Amino acid sequence: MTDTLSKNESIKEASRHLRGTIAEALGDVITGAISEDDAQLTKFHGTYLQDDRDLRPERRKKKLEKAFSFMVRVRVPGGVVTPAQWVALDALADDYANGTLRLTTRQAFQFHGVIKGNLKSTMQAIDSALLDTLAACGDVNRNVMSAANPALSPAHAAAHDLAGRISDHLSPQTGAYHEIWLDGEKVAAEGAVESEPIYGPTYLPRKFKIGIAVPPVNDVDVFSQDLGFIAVVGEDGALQGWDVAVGGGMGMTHGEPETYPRTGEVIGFCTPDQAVAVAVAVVTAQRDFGDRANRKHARLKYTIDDRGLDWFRGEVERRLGWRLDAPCGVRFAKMGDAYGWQQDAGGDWHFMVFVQSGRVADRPGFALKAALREIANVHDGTMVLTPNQNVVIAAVTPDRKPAIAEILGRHGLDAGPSGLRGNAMACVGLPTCGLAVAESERWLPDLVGDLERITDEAGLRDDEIVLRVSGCPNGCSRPYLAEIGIVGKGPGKYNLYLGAAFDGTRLNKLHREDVSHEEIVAALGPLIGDYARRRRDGERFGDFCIRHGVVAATRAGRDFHAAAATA
Ligand code: SRM
Ligand code: SF4
Repeated sequence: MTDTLSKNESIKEASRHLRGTIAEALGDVITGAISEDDAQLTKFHGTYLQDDRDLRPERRKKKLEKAFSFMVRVRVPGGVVTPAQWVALDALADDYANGTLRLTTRQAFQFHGVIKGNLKSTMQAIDSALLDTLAACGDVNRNVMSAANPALSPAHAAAHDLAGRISDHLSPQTGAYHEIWLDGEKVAAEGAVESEPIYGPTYLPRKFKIGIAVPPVNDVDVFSQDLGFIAVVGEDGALQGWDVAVGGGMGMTHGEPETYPRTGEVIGFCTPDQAVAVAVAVVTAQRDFGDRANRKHARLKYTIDDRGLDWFRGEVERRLGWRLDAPCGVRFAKMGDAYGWQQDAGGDWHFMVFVQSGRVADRPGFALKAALREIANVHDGTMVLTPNQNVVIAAVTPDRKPAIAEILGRHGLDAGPSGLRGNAMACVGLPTCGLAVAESERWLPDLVGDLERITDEAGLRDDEIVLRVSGCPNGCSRPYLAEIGIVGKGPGKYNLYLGAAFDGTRLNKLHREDVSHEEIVAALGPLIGDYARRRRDGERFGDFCIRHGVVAATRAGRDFHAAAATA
């Protein structure tokens, strides 16, 4: 390991709190791109320079610059927007982006295909919708996730409230965002001192992620988060506090076993009014001890594995000035979302709409974008993005339910997906993601179609099996926590991982390397058939794979690359 700081550290340090030369670059009409350094900084403002990878060969042949455009990520703590905000973003997708909205695995919106000349107008329109993109990406705390739908119970409401408070508290304080995108006053005038009390001038060593879960549903994949809060609820339904989990993360690099996904570990319990202070203590401990030399080793999971969990708990408690209580050890029953109508204790209704891979688009024969816009135009509750790329039409009063149900039915949204499709996620991947090595979102429907034929034949159509595809090992669909995890290795080639727990507590393990679509289907066919015939009562597919020696159980992140099979 080297002690030399990574290049990103000097870019951040010299950026004058994230300004760099972004403002000047926006005015440069010679190119659709921006400089490499500015491209690192715009991430903190929630936007990425990308290019259409499908068009690369043709443009190279014609000696044209790449087809550059920007991805813009809208931060939505806990995923809750108003119908009016939905309608505004829906229009923006047509006005400035590629005509689609993308719901992400962290309850945010993404626009793709925004050209440089439209970037500022897009940011301003997002601001007009009372939303922003600040800290949606970059080496800061990202969009804070919380159990989908605050209306479901007091604990869900508390989770959403905490997500908002943490998000506000950990937002960068720089005036750069207002200055660059919203023509705000230049707060960093010559000689003026602007401070980032939590982050300091170089922000965090790497991205940082927080999620808040309400058992028994682990929809936020709380053990994949750098910091997770798990609701502890009393018999009266009131929130007593939070178990605190630290050190989760997914990203790794093929062929580099020193990188690995890791599940978070619970270090203690805090009361509701202590939670924001705990978040600050964990974030600042990582700020001060995270690796700033090697970005592949810079996430909290490595800080903890290098120094030990006891050391980390001690460091957090030292910053807090008090000790965390013993954890309550709450358990989860499942990950994922429950489709269809659900009624809360107060009598309001909520409908979970299945959105394949989070892509809200109008396709021939299926006008999902138009349908959701039509609903948003008449709905007076909220719309809640879920951590599984779906959306809840939330807080529908009983008198308005028939009208919403009519729209859902007319657009074919009332029938739920199969147990496999409804638990399948794919990351964005090609053609926009610069890091993709294989197809993901565009490939998922074909793969699931073939696997559904197998589950149907085995009588498992309604059985929930968690399947996740990522186009590279960064793991944006959280594939290492899927019972069937599929991760891009190269064009048309994937690694197949099996054996994760259905409640999101255990990582999977490599089963087959470098396999094609056909080989994946051929490998899973007999296994799914066996599962249907030989599973124990209530046994989950991931657990079955372990009991049958298909793969060994992964007990901890460091064990992820250890021997694949038990047999
Ligand atoms: Fe991600 C990078 C998309 C959730 C781990 N992720 C990227 C980039 C920005 C590619 C890039 O750096 O050039 C992708 C943009 C693709 C595109 O064209 O839109 C991208 N990540 C996504 C989204 C949109 C996937 C999706 O299908 O929904 C998710 C946006 C979340 C959000 O709203 O904030 C998304 N990314 C995740 C998750 C899941 C999560 O956070 O719950 C992970 C795994 C959890 C984790 O962070 O450990 C994840 N993304 C990564 C990594 C690997 C990080 C690491 O520690 O190694 C990268 C690459 C990097 O940071 O170097 C990455
Ligand atoms: Fe891109 Fe890889 Fe993330 Fe998929 S997993 S969106 S291919 S970085």
